[in-house]
Amino acid sequence: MSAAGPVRLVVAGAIIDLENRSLLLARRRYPAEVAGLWELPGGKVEVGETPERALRRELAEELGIDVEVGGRIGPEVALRADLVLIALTARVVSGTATPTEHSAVRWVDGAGLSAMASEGELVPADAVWVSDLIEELARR
Ligand code: 523
Repeated sequence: MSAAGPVRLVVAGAIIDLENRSLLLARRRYPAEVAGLWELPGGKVEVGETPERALRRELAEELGIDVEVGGRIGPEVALRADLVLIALTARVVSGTATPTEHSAVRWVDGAGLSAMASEGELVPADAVWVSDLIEELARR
């Protein structure tokens, strides 16, 4: 892909349960480099789709949850020359997160997230957002 080629967006959901001050993480099955590591669930934005709509579609497909999408959180992360990752906050409106494509899901609080980051248990791109996520979890 040339430097001037189209850039595709990947959107990840910072799904926060404000009552329990916790964040939803999902464990990747593939590819090998990140298999077993935890991510903010999401996926690629399709042509003609907004990031918000893409996130709602991916989370319904992958986890069976309906979410309300909020604003951007953290910096964008360049995954490759032609792929950029962003995070949007979200909250579950209905459903219980049940993995279909991931091997597991878990809710973590700020301390839990921090510990997982220290242990290298997050996918590298998402680790960039840890301080922003901890701040968001502590917000009142
Ligand atoms: N990431 C990533 N962090 C993160 C997500 C949702 C995705 O680093 N929180 C990366 C992993 C892949 C790329 O973004 O390199 C695409 O994510 P993926 O595979 O979850 O998106 P899909 O399912 O839309 O893409 P395909 O598997 O290619 O269909």
